[in-house]
Amino acid sequence: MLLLFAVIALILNEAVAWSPTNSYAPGNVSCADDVNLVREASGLSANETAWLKKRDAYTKDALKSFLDRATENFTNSSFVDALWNSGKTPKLGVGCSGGGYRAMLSGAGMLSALDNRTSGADKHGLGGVLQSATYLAGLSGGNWLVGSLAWNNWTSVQDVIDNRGQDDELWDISNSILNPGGINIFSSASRWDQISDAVEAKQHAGFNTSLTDIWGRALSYNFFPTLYRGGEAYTWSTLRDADVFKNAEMPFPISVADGRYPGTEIIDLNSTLFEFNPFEMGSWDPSLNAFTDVKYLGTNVTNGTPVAKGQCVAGFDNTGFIMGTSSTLFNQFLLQLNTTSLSSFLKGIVEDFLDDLSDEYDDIAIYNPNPFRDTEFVASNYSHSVVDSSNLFLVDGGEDGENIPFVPLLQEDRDLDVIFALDNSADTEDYWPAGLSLIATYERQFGPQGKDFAFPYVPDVDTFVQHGLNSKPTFFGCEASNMTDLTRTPPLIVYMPNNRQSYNSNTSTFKMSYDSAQRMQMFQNGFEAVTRNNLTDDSGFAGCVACAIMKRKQESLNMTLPSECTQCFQDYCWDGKTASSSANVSTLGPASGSVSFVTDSATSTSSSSKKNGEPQMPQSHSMSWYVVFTTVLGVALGIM
Ligand SMILES: *[C@@H]1O[C@H](CO)[C@@H](O)[C@H](O)[C@H]1NC(C)=O
Ligand SMILES: *[C@@H]1O[C@H](CO)[C@@H](O)[C@H](O)[C@H]1NC(C)=O
Ligand SMILES: *[C@@H]1O[C@H](CO)[C@@H](O)[C@H](O)[C@H]1NC(C)=O
Ligand SMILES: *[C@@H]1O[C@H](CO)[C@@H](O)[C@H](O)[C@H]1NC(C)=O
Ligand SMILES: *[C@@H]1O[C@H](CO)[C@@H](O)[C@H](O)[C@H]1NC(C)=O
Ligand SMILES: *[C@@H]1O[C@H](CO)[C@@H](O)[C@H](O)[C@H]1NC(C)=O
Ligand SMILES: *[C@@H]1O[C@H](CO)[C@@H](O)[C@H](O)[C@H]1NC(C)=O
Ligand SMILES: *[C@@H]1O[C@H](CO)[C@@H](O)[C@H](O)[C@H]1NC(C)=O
Ligand SMILES: *[C@@H]1O[C@H](CO)[C@@H](O)[C@H](O)[C@H]1NC(C)=O
Ligand SMILES: *[C@@H]1O[C@H](CO)[C@@H](O)[C@H](O)[C@H]1NC(C)=O
Ligand SMILES: *[C@@H]1O[C@H](CO)[C@@H](O)[C@H](O)[C@H]1NC(C)=O
Ligand SMILES: CC(=O)N[C@H]1CO[C@H](CO)[C@@H](O)[C@@H]1O
Repeated sequence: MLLLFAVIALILNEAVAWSPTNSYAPGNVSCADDVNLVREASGLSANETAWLKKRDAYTKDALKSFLDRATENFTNSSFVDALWNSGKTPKLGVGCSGGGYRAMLSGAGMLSALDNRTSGADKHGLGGVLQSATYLAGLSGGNWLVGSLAWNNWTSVQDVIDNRGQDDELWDISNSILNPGGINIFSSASRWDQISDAVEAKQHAGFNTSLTDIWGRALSYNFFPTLYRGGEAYTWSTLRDADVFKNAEMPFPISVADGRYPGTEIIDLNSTLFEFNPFEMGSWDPSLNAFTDVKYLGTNVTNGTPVAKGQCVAGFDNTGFIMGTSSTLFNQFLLQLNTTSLSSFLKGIVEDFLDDLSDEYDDIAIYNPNPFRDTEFVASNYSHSVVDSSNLFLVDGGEDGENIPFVPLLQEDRDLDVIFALDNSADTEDYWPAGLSLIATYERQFGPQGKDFAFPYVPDVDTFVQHGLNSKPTFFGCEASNMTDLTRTPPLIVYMPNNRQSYNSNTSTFKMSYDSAQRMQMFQNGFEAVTRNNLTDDSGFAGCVACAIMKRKQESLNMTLPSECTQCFQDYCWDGKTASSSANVSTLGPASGSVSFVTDSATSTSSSSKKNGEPQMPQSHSMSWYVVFTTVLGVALGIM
């Protein structure tokens, strides 16, 4: 054993130094004696504001070239110049929905249609929209997409396509995570051994761990294939040091997760919604109303002040852990180990580990110590349960029904004119989106957590389906003058639903492996789904997108839009009408209690009953698991 640990220690020393321990374990670092890590959510952070100055300069040029190109055939093309002369540049955000690998792959195709680095995107797509975007938010599977592009030095889907078949290929999910080595069980065993070591190291350092740690580690091998052990020492805040982010050559990435109140297992629109950005994590919601420096998560604080003066913790914000946090719905996937083709000895070991956890904790990520303990920014009349707790429990960002990460993009200070909503949700029983996430966010604005944002009117799910609002791009909130009842004028929503073009992209949320050909077909269909089939169904679609982008500024400046835009809004805006008859569309909740995972070899169902009750902290996993694990694997691999 000692020898094994010595070997591991040696390896760890050679790892790239992002976490102070060079490993998955957080470590102590010094910080200023008077540091306060928490602030009230009263506006954007100074760092975000400073970053935006650089980004605005970049998007201004990128958007000008997109709009010029998209409106080149308009009879009067001087509108764009007139708008630019006014000095008011429209601001764009893009949101990528959850939905497992379906959302990641189809979303990647969609995003590639907006990305001028994709071949063909300028000619028969919307290339340049992504370069014009200020914010790029992702949730669950959508965050796998955003996170893996952003934290790989803003790589592109085109790069992924071009690098297919290489050893360190991004998103190689031909084998399921449970069985990463495919038929090579030793390769799988070695992977799981590394994951075990990493999680053990975090626990040794005094931090509670959960299935999310294992899940995040396992995912990371697909997302950071060029990094040592899938980036076990790679942190979220490292992005601040990446040139492409520092120079604002990429949009500002945001990940979303939901808070779960201590003492309850309910996740609904009243739950506190958290965002992670490269500088901070926290919530705009009145039930928290605070942000903390994401780099020093793991520090024991009261009201933002470290308990041990001058001593902070860093390395807790592991990139894979945060990506796992946004997607904890899939933690349950780990419980499927029994039904796959894994070798029986590995199965047995993992089951031992899982036996220690109660069902209710399948889906949590533990942030302990709670970075917001005893903070004083909760709005009056709101529960203090989040800040009173010693633990912060976060779960999958889609569990409150808002499967598109709108809320961070709707904040008034972010000042967006238009949001591109890439929806790969499985709202219908056959895994197509049908607007449920829009309806949820629409409703949230009228609830206790909705004070800070406005969202356009949207119809019921029957209308979405019967009027085909979910089968081609649809614009919501076209007329600011029709929304004066809301808190303020919301951004215009360009809703881009997953729909069939060249491939049946309505794959199961719980399909956990895709071969190379399937990945390419998902990419291609995603591209076609958001471009009216490469502009063949409507050669004027890029111009219509330009009209949508310029609409809010046109309204506020009382300018006259080009005449082509009138036809565009007739074609693409929801007209405010609802379906007369009910179709009784059957829908799936985003976090339905019963999930079916589709693996290489088998389909299995696991039901998790989520009940109310006083939660117990999950038991610290007994060390015997690790001892057995490393011993057996050590022998198997001939290390010992
Ligand atoms: C970090 O600091 C805490 C509290 O000061 C201490 O208990 C812990 O042992 C330290 N960890 C390491 C790895 O030095
Ligand atoms: C994409 O757009 C950016 C911003 O306008 C520009 O700097 C870059 O050269 C473009 N890239 C390609 C491949 O067109
Ligand atoms: C403008 O018209 C030309 C000639 O018909 C066509 O090739 C080009 O694609 C059109 N541009 C847009 C943005 O529709
Ligand atoms: C063209 O558009 C500009 C800006 O919107 C406007 O000032 C001008 O009058 C328009 N020209 C014609 C001929 O309509
Ligand atoms: C649409 O464009 C994409 C990207 O250029 C391409 O991969 C795809 O084959 C095109 N689809 C059709 C039907 O031409
Ligand atoms: C990003 O680029 C830098 C500089 O080229 C490199 O050191 C780093 O490893 C890259 N990060 C990732 C995740 O590829
Ligand atoms: C949210 O809270 C409000 C008021 O506290 C309550 O009326 C409403 O039923 C709650 N919503 C849900 C979905 O529980
Ligand atoms: C795992 O599989 C074995 C044999 O197929 C079965 O007896 C056992 O109950 C299963 N365990 C779980 C947790 O499903
Ligand atoms: C954090 O510090 C408090 C003392 O303020 C202590 O009671 C608590 O146990 C510490 N928590 C952790 C996780 O170390
Ligand atoms: C907006 O413009 C229209 C005509 O272009 C004009 O009738 C109207 O008074 C203007 N409204 C404001 C508020 O300037
Ligand atoms: C805006 O309101 C007008 C009149 O109230 C209505 O005719 C129109 O359909 C509405 N437009 C949209 C896009 O909802
Ligand atoms: C949260 C965060 O990134 N804070 C940083 C903002 O920028 C100042 C100075 O540039 C740093 O000191 C903060 O740590």
